[in-house]
Amino acid sequence: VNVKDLHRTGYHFQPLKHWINDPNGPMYFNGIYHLFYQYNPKGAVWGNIVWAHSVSKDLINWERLEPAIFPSKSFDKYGCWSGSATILPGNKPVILYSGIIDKNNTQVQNYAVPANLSDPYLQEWIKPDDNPLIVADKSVNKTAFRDPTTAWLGKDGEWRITLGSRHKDKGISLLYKSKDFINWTRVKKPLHSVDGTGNWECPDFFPVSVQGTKELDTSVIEGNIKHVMKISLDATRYDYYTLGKYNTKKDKYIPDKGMVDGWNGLRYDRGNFYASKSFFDPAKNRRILWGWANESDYVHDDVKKGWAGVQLIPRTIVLDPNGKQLLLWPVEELETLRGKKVELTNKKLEKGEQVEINGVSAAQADVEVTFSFGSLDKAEPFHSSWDRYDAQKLCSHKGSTVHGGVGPFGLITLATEKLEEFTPVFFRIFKDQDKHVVLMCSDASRSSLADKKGTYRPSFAGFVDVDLTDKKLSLRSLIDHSVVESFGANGKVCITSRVYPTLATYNNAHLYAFNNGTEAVKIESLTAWSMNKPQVMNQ
Ligand code: DQQ
Repeated sequence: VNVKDLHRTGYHFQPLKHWINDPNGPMYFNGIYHLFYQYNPKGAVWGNIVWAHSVSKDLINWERLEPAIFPSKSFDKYGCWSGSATILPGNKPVILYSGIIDKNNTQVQNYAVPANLSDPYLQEWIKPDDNPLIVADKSVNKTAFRDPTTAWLGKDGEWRITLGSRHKDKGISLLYKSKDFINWTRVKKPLHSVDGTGNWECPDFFPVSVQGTKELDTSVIEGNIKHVMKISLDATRYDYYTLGKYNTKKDKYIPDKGMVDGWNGLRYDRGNFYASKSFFDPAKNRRILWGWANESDYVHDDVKKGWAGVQLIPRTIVLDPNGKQLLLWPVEELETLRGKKVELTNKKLEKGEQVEINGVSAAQADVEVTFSFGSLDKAEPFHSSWDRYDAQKLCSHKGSTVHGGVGPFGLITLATEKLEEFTPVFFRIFKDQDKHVVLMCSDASRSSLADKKGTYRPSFAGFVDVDLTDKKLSLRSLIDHSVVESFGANGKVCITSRVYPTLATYNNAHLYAFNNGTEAVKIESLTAWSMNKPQVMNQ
């Protein structure tokens, strides 16, 4: 396999070549899912940004189209940056995006509409002459002024959008209102802001149902709901969210009591996942989240392989019944790619034991496993000096080979037989006075022999707020050559790692389950599938 293909994914979304970043304007229109994304048509590094466009009937098999929006006018001459789609009454899609108008990165908000609503793929988009719709007024930082959201309708009949900004070091989501979607005015007070968080990119603001799994259109602003406010923090390149209430009278978002806002906040994913965007899918009454995973290799290597970035598998978003966090899970359509399957049940793993999962293509697989353990008595103490917000640090010195009490146990993905290379995804349970603390890790630190000093191979990790009364923990990992996307405890903690094995590739990759804790654990059930490649037309 040549250098260009060695780490290309089998079932994640990628263009044929070149650089991609943020998912843009995802929407469902007349039976078709649209995905636009930031794309450099000229190379494998960020630049020359256009909105590339693909369409699908099932979010898995895609057809590539020509870029939908690209620099061509004074209001977007230097780039067409991120934005969102809104379906207006009468089933009329409209896109709002940020245009770059000069070499100083001055940002304005523009709109684009389909040239021909009867084209099922909406291939051609028009940028009317009354653009730009929104320019920064004097009190706003015009180079931190971007990424408009999907619009929602207020009770006064006016549309609202929010977009990312900052004032000095305070992160802000500015709020704009419009009666006709053309004339927009800024609402004086922002929808939300947090001191010390720096620039906010790609905000997302939407309702989730408090009961049931039926999710809601963005314009539902009242009822038995909570609101989600997501921000992408430029300084750390992670997506953070809080749950709260949208006060429609004051046009303000107020996080629930006890929510941590900012650096220590909840995350969609504890790993390589950024600039995400959700949309409401009326066909299946669900909210779907797209997120982008950058390479964590050197830029030099990206250039050599001629591509950079993947879109992660779209995930459904629902509120955890505990009301304190979201649950994310790969869309069910992914299961149509499941091929050959192997199963393992009631397999006990003593301390130091490892079992190979044979019979599936370990470099391109979907694995679901439930572990159980007899008792929590042997859980290691959680030291009071450890930072309850820094799971990653804890994982970096409590790795998969460091023996414990209950755990570490889990999967070893993209491994060579002698573990010269491996990416373990695992749990470790601690005891903190009368409570248990569950750590989940996806540790890339030993994933590649090609590691040069200073490469980014983090021990990504999160604490899982899970009830252990049934003494069980479940894990699902989507393994795809250079991506490992993992979902702990039914989507309470998700972690995406990008890894670049040199030996554990294609047929030389192995998959194991392991236990390195004194307490024996049992694999209650494990199912692994080889994953097929989706169909992508217009290759
Ligand atoms: N990427 C876009 C911006 C956005 C950033 C530019 C986030 O609109 O703020 O490619 O990754």
